[in-house]
Amino acid sequence: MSDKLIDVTEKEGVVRLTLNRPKALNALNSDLITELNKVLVELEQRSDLRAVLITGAGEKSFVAGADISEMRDKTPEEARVFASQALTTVKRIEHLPVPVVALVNGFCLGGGCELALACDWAIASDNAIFGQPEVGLGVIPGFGGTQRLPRRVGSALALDLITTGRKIDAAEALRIGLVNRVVPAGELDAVAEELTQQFAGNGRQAIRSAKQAIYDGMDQDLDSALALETSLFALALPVKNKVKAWARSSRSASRIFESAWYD
Ligand code: DAK
Repeated sequence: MSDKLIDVTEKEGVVRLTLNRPKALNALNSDLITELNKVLVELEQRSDLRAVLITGAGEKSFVAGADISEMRDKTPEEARVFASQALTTVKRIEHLPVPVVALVNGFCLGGGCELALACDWAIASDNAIFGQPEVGLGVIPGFGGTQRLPRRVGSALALDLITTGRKIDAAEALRIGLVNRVVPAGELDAVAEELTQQFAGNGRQAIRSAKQAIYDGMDQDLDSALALETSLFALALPVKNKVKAWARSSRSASRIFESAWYD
């Protein structure tokens, strides 16, 4: 592992970002957020990406929240600037045109849970612990948690977790839909590999459009959201017609479809 705050590795278009402050359980400080933002801006420029994986260094923690030692001395104005920077950064994750998967390898608290919520997928190790403990510190979630958590698990459960600050284990996180899968600790990488292979077999533009339809549509009334889906669906049709019918459902068809899209 490098000594950078974010260790970036890549294999066949799948970029893995490891948040690297293991001694502080990968708590998010300003430097780490600035670095994450920078890496995401670079990834936004790339058309050859297939997926992004985000995880924490070490075996104990994904991210144990915002860095409390840095937070406690902030003035309200400094807190506002910090939260806006963090929000801009996590929004970049949602807007990446490829699936972003949080590999939650342990504590996933506060800002860490909010980071995982901004990812399209979350796979947790069976020893992962989730929570939004901010109210215990006299603050509220400030990196999108009050908005993304109810959208993910419903407002009743979001209110439960945010107003009590209670921690939940991976099994409960799976049951309430906070994560997509729970796997034995040590198997996260193998499952991520399987998942990214599945993404790779599908049309890149189709994934991008599906992501856009889902996220943009959720914030609109149903009719507008359905119109958005129709537009994104229709955009694909002239391209689809170039694909021979026999190949439509195959892996190679996805590739033809995709290259045609970029013609
Ligand atoms: N920030 C900074 N350092 C942290 C940290 C955090 N969130 N979480 C853990 N660490 C550090 C510990 O201080 C310790 O450092 P050393 O003492 O070794 O130097 C090291 O990581 C290992 O932690 P522990 O020794 O405590 O490990 P344990 O296994 O015993 O306990 C734990 C693990 C995750 C249960 C415990 O570390 C813990 O409760 N951590 C805090 C979790 C938490 O409450 N996170 C914050 C969530 S709220 C704001 C104010 C607050 C916020 C935002 C803005 N403003 C005023 C602007 C808060 C936002 C949040 O994210």
